Amino acid sequence: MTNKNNDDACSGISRRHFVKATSALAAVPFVGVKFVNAVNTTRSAANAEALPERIIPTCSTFDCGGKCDIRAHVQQGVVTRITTQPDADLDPEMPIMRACVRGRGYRKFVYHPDRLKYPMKRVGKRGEGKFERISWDEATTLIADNLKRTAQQYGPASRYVHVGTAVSGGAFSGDTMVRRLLNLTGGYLQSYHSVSMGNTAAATPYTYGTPASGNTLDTLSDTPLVILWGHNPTETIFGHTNHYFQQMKQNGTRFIVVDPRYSDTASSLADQWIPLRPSTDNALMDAMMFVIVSENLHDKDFIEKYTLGFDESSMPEGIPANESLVAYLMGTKDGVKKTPEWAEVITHVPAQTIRQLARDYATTKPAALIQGWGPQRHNCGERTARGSTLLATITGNVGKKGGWAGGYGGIGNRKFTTGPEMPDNPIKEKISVMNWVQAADDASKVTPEDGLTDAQELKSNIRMLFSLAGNYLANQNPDIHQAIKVLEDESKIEFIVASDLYLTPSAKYADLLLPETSFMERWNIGETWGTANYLILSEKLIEPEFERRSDYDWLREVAAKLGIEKEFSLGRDEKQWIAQIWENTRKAMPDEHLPTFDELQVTRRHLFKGKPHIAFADNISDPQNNPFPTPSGKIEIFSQRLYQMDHPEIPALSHYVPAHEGPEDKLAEKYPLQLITWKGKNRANSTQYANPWLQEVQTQKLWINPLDAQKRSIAQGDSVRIHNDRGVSQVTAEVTQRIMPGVVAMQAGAWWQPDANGVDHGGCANVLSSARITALAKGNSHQTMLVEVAKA
Ligand SMILES: Nc1nc2c(c(=O)[nH]1)N[C@H]1C(S)=C(S)[C@@H](COP(=O)(O)OP(=O)(O)OC[C@H]3O[C@@H](n4cnc5c(=O)[nH]c(N)nc54)[C@H](O)[C@@H]3O)O[C@H]1N2
Ligand SMILES: Nc1nc2c(c(=O)[nH]1)N[C@H]1C(S)=C(S)[C@@H](COP(=O)(O)OP(=O)(O)OC[C@H]3O[C@@H](n4cnc5c(=O)[nH]c(N)nc54)[C@H](O)[C@@H]3O)O[C@H]1N2
Ligand SMILES: [Mo]
Repeated sequence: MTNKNNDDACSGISRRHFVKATSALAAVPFVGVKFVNAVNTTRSAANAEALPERIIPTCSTFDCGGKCDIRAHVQQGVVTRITTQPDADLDPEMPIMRACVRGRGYRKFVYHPDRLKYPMKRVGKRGEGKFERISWDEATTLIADNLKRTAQQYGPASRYVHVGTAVSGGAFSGDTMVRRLLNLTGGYLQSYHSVSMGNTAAATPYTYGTPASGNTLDTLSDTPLVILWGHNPTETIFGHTNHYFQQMKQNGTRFIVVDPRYSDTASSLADQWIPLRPSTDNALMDAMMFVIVSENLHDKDFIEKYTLGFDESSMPEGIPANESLVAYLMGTKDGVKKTPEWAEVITHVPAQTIRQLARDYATTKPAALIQGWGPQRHNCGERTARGSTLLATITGNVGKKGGWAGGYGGIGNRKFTTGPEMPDNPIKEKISVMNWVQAADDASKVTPEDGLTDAQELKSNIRMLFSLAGNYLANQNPDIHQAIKVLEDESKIEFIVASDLYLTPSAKYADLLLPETSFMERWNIGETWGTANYLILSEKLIEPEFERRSDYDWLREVAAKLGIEKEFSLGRDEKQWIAQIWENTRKAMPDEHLPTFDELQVTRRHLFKGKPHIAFADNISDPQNNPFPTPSGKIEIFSQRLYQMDHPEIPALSHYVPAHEGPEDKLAEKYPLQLITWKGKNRANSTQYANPWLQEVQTQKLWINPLDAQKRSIAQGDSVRIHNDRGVSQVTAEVTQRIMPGVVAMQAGAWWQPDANGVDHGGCANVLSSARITALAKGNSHQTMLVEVAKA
C-alpha cells in the first residue's frame, strides 16, 4: 500500500487493548523468554566443530500483505536457513502467522549474486542500463549538489519522491527519511493516492462518511455466508485472513468467490465460483439489488431507519423525481429494468446464478460481502467500491456482527507506530500519483481537474526525483511506454536517484543507482496489514557486504554535505531511531502498555488484542448520538454531493456505467479480450522477481480460456503475442479453464524485458495497461485494458 499516511483510512480499528500484562512480562527474567536467540545445539552434537546457531524471530518489511513470523537461523554472521513459527511457539492469543513461500525464500533474495554491490553513476543514455562504479563520496556529493541546484534553479517544488512500497511494511525507511531531509531543505512536491486501494478510499465516504468500513475477522466466526468479491486472500494474505477463513471454512461457513479467475482463494475456499467479465461488477450488483427489491427481500426497517435515497419517499429535498435506487432498478427513468437477464448480457453470469446469489445474500442473516482491491484498481473502481456498500446496506448487513459494510478500504491502511518525527513540508500543492509523468513532461498541463490540489498550477516541472525501494518509474507504472518517453528525455527530469537491491527495469532509468541493504541488514519494526494487529521486531541479523548501505546512512552523509546533519539525524543512528519511534509509539498509546524497547528485543512481537471491531456498530446501535459522518447523518445510497458533481462516471447512485476499455467499449471490436493482472504468491509486486526459488513456484504465463485459445489456434505452451495500441508482450500461453472466456490474465509484477523492437518478453502487463485517471480519486486503473492475443 502506498500513502499509508492516509490516516483517515486507519481509524477502522481505533481501540486496541494490550493483553499481555506488563506486570507479567516484567516478572519474567529476560533470559528465560523463549524467543531470545534460541540456541540450536543439535547440530553441535553431531559435529563438535559446528558453531551454535541463533534462531531469531523476525519479519520482512515488504508490502506483502502479511507480516508473518519467520525464524532466521544465523550462524557465524550468515543466515543459513529460514523456518517459521514452530508449534511450540503458537500463542493461543494470536492467530497463526506462519511464513508463506515468499518468506521461506528470503535467503535467496538477500544472498543473490546479482544484488547491487556498489554505488553507480549512469554512463550511457538514460534507460540503457550502463553504469560505472563510483565512490560513496562522489555519490553523496552528486545528490547534495543536485538538491541545492534544483532548489535554487527551479524551486524546491521541482523535487519529487516516487512510489516505493517495498519498505512500507516497516516503521522506518529511506523513503520516509528522504522526505525528512527534503522538508528540512525547502520541501518537495508531494503526491497523494494509494495505487493499492485509493479508489475505494475515495468512494466509500460518499456512502458512509468515512472509508473505514472493515471489521476484525474474529467477528465473522458465526457468519454462515461470506462472498469474497474480487478478493484473493489465500495469495494476498491481508493479515490474518488465512487463519480465520480456514477456521470458518472448517466450521461450515459457505464461501462464494466472484472473480473472473479461478483464483487460489476459489480453489482453497469456495463452495461456488462466479466468474464475471472484469469491470462489469456493478451490473451484477444492480441485478442482485433488482432481485432483492422485487422479491421483497430487502431489510425495510434498516433502510427506513438509517438510509437516504432508497426510494422516492426518502430522497433529499430539491432532487427531481426518479433518482432513487428503486426508480433506477425498476427503470422508471431510463425504461430499462435491471433484471438478471439484463445483467447476464453484460456480465456473462447466467441470470439464474444472479437470482440465486441475490437470494442467498439477502436471506442468509448475517452475510458478509467482502470486496478486495482488484475490482477497484479499474477505471470504474470507484463505482464498484460504492456498489458493494449499497448491497450491504439494503440487506441490513452494516454495523452488525457477522456482516460487512462492503468496501475493504478501511482496515488495510493503518500504521500502529508513529514513524519518525517529520518536519512540515513548506510546499503545499500536491499531485495525484497519476500526474507524475505529466508533471515531469510539462507541469503547466497538470490542472486541478487532473488531480492537482492546493494550487491552481504547478510552479515547476519535476527536475529531481528519488525512487527509493520502488520499481514504479517503469515496471509498475501503468502504460510504461508513455512514462519512459519522458524519462528518456534528459532535458525533462535532470537527476534521478534510485536505490534498490537489484538492477530492475526502473533502476535502469537512474542517473545514480545506490545499493541498499536488505531488511536483514537493518533494524526496523514490522507493521501488519489488513485485519492483523501486531508488531514484530525486524532485527539487524547480518552485516551488509560489499559497499551496500542503508538509505538512511547515505542520507546522513548528504545532510552533512548540506550542513544540516544534526537537524536531520538528531544524532541518532538507525537503531536509535527505531528505539525512539518505539518510545513515541508507547507514549502515543498509553492504554496499550507497550513494553519498552529493551523488552521488545526479548519478546520480539507485540499483539494488540483489540476488542472485536465492527465498523459502524455505534452508528447502528445508537444513531441519535452517533449519526453517520455524511452530510445527512445517514447512510447515503443516493449521494447529493455526487449528484452536484454531475460527473457521468461517478453517478449519485453507484450503478453500472460501461467502463472505458471495458467489454462494451467500441475498442473491443479491435481488441476483443480483457486483460487483468493478479498478485501472485511468489512475489510482492515485483519484489523478489529475481529469486530463483520463487521463480520455480510459478512461471510467468498468459492464462487463456480453451475457447479463446482454439479460436486463435493457440495450444498449451505456445508462445503468444498480447498486444494493443500501447504495446506488445510475448509469453507462453497457459490454456486453462481457470480464466473465463473473453478474459486473459497475467500475474502482476514480472520484470519488463523489451527487445530491440520494444516487444516485452518478461510478461509485464504494464506495457499494455492504461494511464487513464479515475473520475473521483484521480487514481489508477491498472486493470482495465483491452488486448488481442495471437500465436507468436
Ligand atoms: N502474494 C502477494 N500478496 C500481495 C501482493 C503481491 O504482490 N503478492 N501485493 C500486496 C499489495 S501491494 C496489495 S495492494 C494487495 C492487493 O490485493 P488485491 O488488489 O485484492 O489483489 P489483486 O490480485 O490485484 O486482485 C484480487 C482479485 O481481483 C480479481 N479481479 C480483477 N479484476 C476484477 C474485476 O473486474 N471484478 C472482480 N470481481 N474481480 C476482479 C483478480 O482476478 C484477483 O483474483 O495485495 C498485497 N498482497
Ligand atoms: N499491472 C499492474 N501493475 C500494478 C499493480 C497491479 O495490480 N497490476 N499493482 C500496483 C500496486 S497495488 C502497487 S502497491 C505497486 C507496487 O509497485 P512498487 O512500489 O514499485 O513495488 P515493487 O514492484 O515491489 O518494487 C519495489 C522495489 O524495491 C526493491 N526493494 C526491496 N527491498 C528494498 C529495500 O529494503 N530497499 C530498497 N531501496 N529497495 C528495496 C525491490 O527489489 C523492488 O525492485 O504496483 C502497482 N502496479
Ligand atoms: Mo499495493
